[in-house]
Amino acid sequence: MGYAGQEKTAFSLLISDLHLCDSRPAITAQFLGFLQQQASQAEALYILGDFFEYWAGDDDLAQHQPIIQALRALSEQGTQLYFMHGNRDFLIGKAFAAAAGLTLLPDPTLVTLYGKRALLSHGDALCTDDVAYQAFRRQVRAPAWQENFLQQPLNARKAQIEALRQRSEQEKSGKQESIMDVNAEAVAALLREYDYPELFIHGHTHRPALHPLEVDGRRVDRWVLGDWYEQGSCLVVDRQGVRNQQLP
Ligand code: LP5
Ligand code: MN
Repeated sequence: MGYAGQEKTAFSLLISDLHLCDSRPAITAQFLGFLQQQASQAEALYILGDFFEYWAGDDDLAQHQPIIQALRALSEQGTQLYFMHGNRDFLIGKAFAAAAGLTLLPDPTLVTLYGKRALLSHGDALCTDDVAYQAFRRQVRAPAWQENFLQQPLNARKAQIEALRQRSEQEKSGKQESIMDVNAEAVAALLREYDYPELFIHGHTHRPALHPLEVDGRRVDRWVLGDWYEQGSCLVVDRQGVRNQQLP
């Protein structure tokens, strides 16, 4: 890969909800181009979950080699790579992180970006009105459940994920849009807990926007990342601030 010797500029990129999978090769191609162009100049790239359409376990690395190798090449030439789990790829583990040269971050994580405190999250944990989803989430995020699930053969896991995907799509079609958005009280409580960071950045809802909030009289900019279904996009953060960039 042609990344060697690339100068870094003082900016960081954040992306989420690419939903990479074999059935949408154009998105993978756009992502690989994004790594070579924008991301190779950045100091850091934060991937805030649902990078893959789904992840069945780190014993499925072979299928995703082009993506893993491209991440690793970028990491080796000096862009810091960070990864936070989404609701579709929370089974990504240490083997994937090592192979791709990235650091796993817990959800949420507070970082400092060019002098501003920024709280990063995937966002699904804040959709507290989606009671059925939160019950499901508690179940599958339990370490004991995951250990048990990962002991099953890969093809058996994939069959269960397929069944879950169908059930999820069916249930979503019966849920109101507002139920599948973040809950304002849950957002405020989280921002209070983290002492009102200047920035709160998350994905998951696929509703890219800037929401300037006031929580207990304190200003917090909530930035929602876009998905990559129709077009790739990212947030660029530098000393000037934050902006959304649509990819060509
Ligand atoms: O992802 P998105 O935005 O489309 O939908 C989410 C919620 N759905 C999910 C499911 C994933 O999309 C699908 C695959 C994930 C793979 C994970 C791998 C390991 C787990 C394997 C478990 C078998 O996260 C959706 C939310 C939506 O966000 C908006 O916030 O509404 O939640 C649901 O639709 C979940 C249902 O409400 C509850 C499902 C109960 C399922 C019970 C177990 C079924 C097991 C089937 C297999 C035998
Ligand atoms: Mn998600």
